[in-house]
Amino acid sequence: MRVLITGITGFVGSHLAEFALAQGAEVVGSLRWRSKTEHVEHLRDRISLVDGDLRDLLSVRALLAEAQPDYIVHLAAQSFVQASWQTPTETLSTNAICQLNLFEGMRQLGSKARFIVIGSSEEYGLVYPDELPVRETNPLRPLSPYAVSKVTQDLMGYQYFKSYGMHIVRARAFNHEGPRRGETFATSNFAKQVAEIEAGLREPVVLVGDLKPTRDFSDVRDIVRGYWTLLERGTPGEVYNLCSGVDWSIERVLNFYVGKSTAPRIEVRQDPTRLRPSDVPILRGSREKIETTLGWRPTIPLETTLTDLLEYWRRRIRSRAS
Ligand code: A2R
Repeated sequence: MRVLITGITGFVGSHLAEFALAQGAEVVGSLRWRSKTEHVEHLRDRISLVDGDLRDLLSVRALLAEAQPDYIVHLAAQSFVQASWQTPTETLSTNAICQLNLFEGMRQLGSKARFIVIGSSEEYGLVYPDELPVRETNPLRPLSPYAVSKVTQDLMGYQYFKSYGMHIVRARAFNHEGPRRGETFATSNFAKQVAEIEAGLREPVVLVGDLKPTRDFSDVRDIVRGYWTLLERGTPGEVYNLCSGVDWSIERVLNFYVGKSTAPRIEVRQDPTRLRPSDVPILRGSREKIETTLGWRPTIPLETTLTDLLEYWRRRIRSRAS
């Protein structure tokens, strides 16, 4: 069993690589010359890495020819919602074109690999209170360039399944967190700020954006297990939510960290640059479809996930200081 993980050097890619290796799979990952490899250094002698940019079809063809995958998990993306307002062209083109190149490369090379499209709860966008928890059948009302790019990937997956009979399963993952989460994301950013305050590296003030939105958080280790379940047993063409079914406000996440901190006092201050032009106020998903058909459900409580993320930042900051 050979699995190709695009974006292996990212947050989710490194966790998926660990999971796939534990399943006995051979792991091939794609990276760019400029990609930071710190998240996969500990796996370096157990995985193969292939250089290339997925926006370039020649790169993609070379990658597929070398990897000869049975499974493809396409994680590579411009993954940050906030940045997508500043770089809508880059977000849309990267996220759409990389996946298009993979599909076209697979067709040209006759690859029969199973493919997971990584969509997002952001695709649902504006959700009305009477639509909660959000099911896969909910209308998609995306509210950011990132969300539009994920709708594009999702529907492209459907189209290639219908047009060419490719084995494509679509996942809509709600927020997922854990060690190695990028520091631009609120959960990780708060944890980093708290760890820096504890280490005396910043004044005891945590800068925040809008604390009111709620999100349905899961642990990244549960989510990658969900992707694997979909590869093995998901129905091609179908779309599945991956979520906990429970929502936490961003404020509750912040309060959790403040409560966990060893710092004597922490002030919370709003930073206007962290506010988004339009934000999804509430997201809570239904996991009924994947749970009843495939038996997947999350197992790691968010308190454990956030504690592990805070510990991750404490360790990193200690190792930088020493
Ligand atoms: O930007 P880099 O070189 O560090 O690599 C990132 C990779 N990536 C690309 N790889 C090849 N060709 C490209 N044109 C390209 N653009 C980006 O995607 C990195 O390895 C990965 C993204 O990692 P993160 O930003 O940490 O995302 P995360 O949280 O792992 O999200 C994985 C998936 C994405 O589709 C998200 O939109 C979704 O889960 O939530």
